[in-house]
Amino acid sequence: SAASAPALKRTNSIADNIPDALRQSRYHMKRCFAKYLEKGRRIMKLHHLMEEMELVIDDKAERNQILEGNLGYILGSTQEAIVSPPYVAFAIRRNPGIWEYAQVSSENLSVVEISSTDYLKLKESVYDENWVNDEHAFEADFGAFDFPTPHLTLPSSIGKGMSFASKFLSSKPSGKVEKTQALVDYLSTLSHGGQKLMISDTLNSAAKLQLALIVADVFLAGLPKDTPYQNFELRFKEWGFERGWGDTAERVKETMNILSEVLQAPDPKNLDKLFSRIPIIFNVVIFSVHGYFGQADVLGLPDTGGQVVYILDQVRALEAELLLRIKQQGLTVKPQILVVTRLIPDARGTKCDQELEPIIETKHSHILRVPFVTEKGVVRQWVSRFDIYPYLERFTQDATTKILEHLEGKPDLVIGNYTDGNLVASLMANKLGITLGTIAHALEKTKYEDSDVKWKELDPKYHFSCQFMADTIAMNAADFIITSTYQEIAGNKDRPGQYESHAAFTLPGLCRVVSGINVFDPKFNIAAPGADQSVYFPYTEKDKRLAQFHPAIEELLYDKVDNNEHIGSLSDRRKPIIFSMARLDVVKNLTGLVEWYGKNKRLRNLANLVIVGGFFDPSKSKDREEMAEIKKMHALIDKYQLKGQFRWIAAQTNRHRNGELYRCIADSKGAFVQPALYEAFGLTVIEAMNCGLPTFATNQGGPSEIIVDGISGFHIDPFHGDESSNKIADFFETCKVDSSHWTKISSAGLRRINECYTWEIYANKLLNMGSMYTFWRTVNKEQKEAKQRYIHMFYNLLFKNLVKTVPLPSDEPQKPVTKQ
Ligand code: UDP
Ligand code: LCN
Repeated sequence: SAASAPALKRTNSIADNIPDALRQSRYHMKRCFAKYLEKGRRIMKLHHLMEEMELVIDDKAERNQILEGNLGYILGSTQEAIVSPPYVAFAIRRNPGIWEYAQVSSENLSVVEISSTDYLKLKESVYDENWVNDEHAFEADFGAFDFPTPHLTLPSSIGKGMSFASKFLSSKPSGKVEKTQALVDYLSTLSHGGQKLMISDTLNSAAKLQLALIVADVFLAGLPKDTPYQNFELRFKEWGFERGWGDTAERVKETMNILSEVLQAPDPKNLDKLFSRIPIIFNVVIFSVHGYFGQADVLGLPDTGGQVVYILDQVRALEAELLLRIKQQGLTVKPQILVVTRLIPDARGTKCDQELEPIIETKHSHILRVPFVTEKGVVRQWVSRFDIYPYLERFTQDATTKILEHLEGKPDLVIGNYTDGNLVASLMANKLGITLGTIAHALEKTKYEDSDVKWKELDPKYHFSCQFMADTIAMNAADFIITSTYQEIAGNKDRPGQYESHAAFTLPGLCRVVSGINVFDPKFNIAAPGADQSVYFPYTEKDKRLAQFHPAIEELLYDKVDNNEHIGSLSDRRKPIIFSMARLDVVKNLTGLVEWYGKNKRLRNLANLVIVGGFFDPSKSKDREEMAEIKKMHALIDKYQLKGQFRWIAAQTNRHRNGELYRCIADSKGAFVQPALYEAFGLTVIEAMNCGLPTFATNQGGPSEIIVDGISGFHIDPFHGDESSNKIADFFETCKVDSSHWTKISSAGLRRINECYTWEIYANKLLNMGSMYTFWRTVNKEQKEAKQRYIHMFYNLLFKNLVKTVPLPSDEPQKPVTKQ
């Protein structure tokens, strides 16, 4: 196999190895390169390279021999190649986050290593010759500001930023004294509502603080453990201590000991513990701008899906964790979390036209809605996330005013979501000088092939120029980045991650991003979301099952008439159900699943298919993609004669009923299928698994990490429909002869969830990040400021001009929209 290729020096750069590889089969290689060059300039993906090689070397044995050598190894790590006669340049990625570029001459097979900049230029030349020849073409280099900051080195440590930061902060060589003083300075900034916390100004040096801690420790040793802080508060004040150390003598003593140890000889464990106790976060603002952000009747509406679910669950988990920490630190502060979104006057029967709404199952958290305003006044209708850029700057200003009013002061932490929310969050955080965390539920760039070089073609529809620049701005402005999976940052062995694809990319004619983001930056952290376990619980928990929904679910699945909630019918009720639920986006690929099913006779005999998504009348959709998908779905039903085996149910908005629906599918001994062409995380996957439903999910993106293939569920390849539908059919066939197979997968899925995907784990990590990175940004203050200046310029000189290309909605009265 390639792994045992003899002559390969894997530690060397790939350019060193290519000559050997080519020499091994010089004759074939020359023909191969000639073939690649035949069509002139172009971008070739790995599968193109392979396909054309097969044409040239048609003898299979010979081909295999070549592929088993060094060349196979090199091709195995090639992502793409640019043909630019007489050269072919390869982008090679042997490990996540690590890229090399090599240019091979087709004439004599000589090889040179080239820089990412030169590679990007070759790529651009396929699209825009003039731009490449412009010596002064604009290059953006965000990495230029990164050199003073330490970076991770191993691909396997990507995403573990917190633990790297605490290791770095407790490492001695780079100036212990300086860092200790930085910590004291950080502690002395702590306050809430004008009241100082932990230390007063008198303890302004490490020496003074250390001494005071010794005195306090002796004193605390003489107190019963459960003595409330109030009992010794006055004495502590005399020594320079303020509230925030703990609620009892015991907790105060622990916190003080942790700090003493950190001041004497910092170690990562104690530093982490310290940061988890420092009362620095009370008020949090979370931006989620696009879509319909509400607590009822919104899911499944255009652009409105998992992000809303994620944020509401996140708020509940965060508030609970904040309340616990505040209490344990002996404080009585009310934490406030504000989710800030846009107010939509044409709310389609939802509450998206209300300014303020308390968040259900929280004590102090709210949704705050602020309208989009243009010169013509308030924008009344929903705006696609792709067209949202013209409103964001004004929105940031208006939202900031409202937020400061509502919170009666600045928040301690700002979190953005998705491109629009992240941009707004970065503008506000920069203005107010607050720690910024960003989340990209999906970076759009990786969803569409070559979307960067093809930006001119795609811009009228998607405005990717705005989106990619906004994403780059926000990820550089962020103090920390919260991701759901490793693959989101750095992909896997074979495929680059979403952030990784922003490391070097180019928008020919506009901007060559020679260094966009570095995935080895310690700002990256993985904190996977969970699913609300009071809603999505196992089908086996009989007493908790929501029997009140059973008649409605029965109707939803089996009622014979077509209406505006369901069409199609299931004639054989004994068959298990294959189930899927998603927004009706192209990328979600529900139509793909229907087509696979339609084509696979064996599967059709084994199981029924039920999908939830969108609605049935394309003329009622305002979303371009949704409209096309609706039409396609109808066409597939006809083409494959699916009546009797397939049920299409319109988007469902009641999550309690949806939970019960997943469980009813489990009762049928069915399975959940998530067939997306690409899925950033995939909440439905963990919802289904929480309900004990065996799950097949796309191998493109997050789900491939959530599920361990063949154990806690299955991976399917959305680009190989037959293979995928056969894998599903095999499963049902096995279950037919051995029903324990179904139960085995179901239980293993549940186990996987409880070990890795819960909201408690998430909230804990997130608050630790908030506190740690607030410190980290003070330690790296100069570098941060320089970078912020650069971002500011980038925003003003480039981004704002791009925004002007996005049209505002026309003045025509909007089509009335009936709610489905
Ligand atoms: N959902 C829903 N009704 C629908 C479609 C989806 O309630 O008709 C919910 C689904 O249960 C999940 C979320 O919307 O909680 C979708 O999240 P996911 O991460 O799967 O995809 P996204 O829509 O965010 O891309
Ligand atoms: C958006 C997506 O596209 C999904 O993949 C995620 O699961 C969801 O947001 C929540 O993070």
